[in-house]
Amino acid sequence: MKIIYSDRHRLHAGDKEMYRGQLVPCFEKPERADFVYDAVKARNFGPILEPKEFAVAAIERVHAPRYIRFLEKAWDLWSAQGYTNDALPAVWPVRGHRTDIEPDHFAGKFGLYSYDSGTPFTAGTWAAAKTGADIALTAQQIVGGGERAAFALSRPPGHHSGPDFFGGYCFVNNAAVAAQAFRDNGAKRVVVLDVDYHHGNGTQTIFYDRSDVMFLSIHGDPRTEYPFFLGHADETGSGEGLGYNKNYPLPAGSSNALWFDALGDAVRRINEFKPDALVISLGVDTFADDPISKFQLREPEYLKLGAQIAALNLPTVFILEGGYAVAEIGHNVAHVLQGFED
Ligand code: Q9C
Ligand code: ZN
Repeated sequence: MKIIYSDRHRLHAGDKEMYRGQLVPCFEKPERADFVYDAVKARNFGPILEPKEFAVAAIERVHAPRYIRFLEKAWDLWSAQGYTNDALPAVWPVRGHRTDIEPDHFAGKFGLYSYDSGTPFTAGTWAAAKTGADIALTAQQIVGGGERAAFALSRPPGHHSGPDFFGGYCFVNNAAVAAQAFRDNGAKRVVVLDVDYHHGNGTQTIFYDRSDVMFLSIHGDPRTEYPFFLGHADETGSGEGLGYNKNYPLPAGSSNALWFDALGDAVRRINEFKPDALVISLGVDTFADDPISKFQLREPEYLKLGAQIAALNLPTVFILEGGYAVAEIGHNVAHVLQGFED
């Protein structure tokens, strides 16, 4: 399969994130993509191609224009105040607060469009995130054009970014952008299957009231795991979308048997839905040695995951999400792709 990659991910290199009351080095760092690049290159899955450039309108199919306008100018607004360090949000609206009025002050705008203090915004964040979306769109175009699969090797990740918010190291929802592009290019039904350790709260929110894009997510139970406020089993969609959202919250520390029970059920539902295309939010923070997550997957499980995705027999776009055991992330991703191709 073709792999889409750009060096421009390096433009987003956060310095510190807020974690347990302290500023610590970012878990989501450029080396992650380097290890994935090295692993997929070594295994010769296929050519590694540069993304094409797409109009920002493709991103605005799933994100609010005022949110994208903010991302485009955020660094200029921040640095105009004299700062050269990364920006981290520190104030947010809660229930009952106004979110229809965008504050004039940067701190207010920044809080309006975010929801955690672990996601720094840097001078190159927008440029990297835009290229990430271009990578997802290029992968979609290749698969929409008839190839069986493609891998969008991008960072920062995307699945925590919703219609008008960033967080969880994510700014633009690459999986949602790709799924919407499938729809806009003729696919009737699309599935996004999210296997990252964390619930894909951004993707769920984007498609929650729609029946044309089904979202399924296997993740650590939000009662104890980030993002805490979404991802429960009773979130099944709303309106037209009722029945087209499926969450599998599993206790931290869950066995691989339990994880594959969830995947088995997801596979059954996907087959019933009869989609025309599949987008995989491929986080490998399900890895047993991941520093911020608590599942137990390893090489045999990643091979098996890839094989079970392949058995769906659908045009498939893989999109890189989380995974923070940096030295192992490349092998873990490569094993999923290997399992898919074998
Ligand atoms: N500061 C993804 O895997 N913070 N995002 C957890 C470390 C949020 C993970 C604690 C984790 C978000 C794409
Ligand atoms: Zn994650």
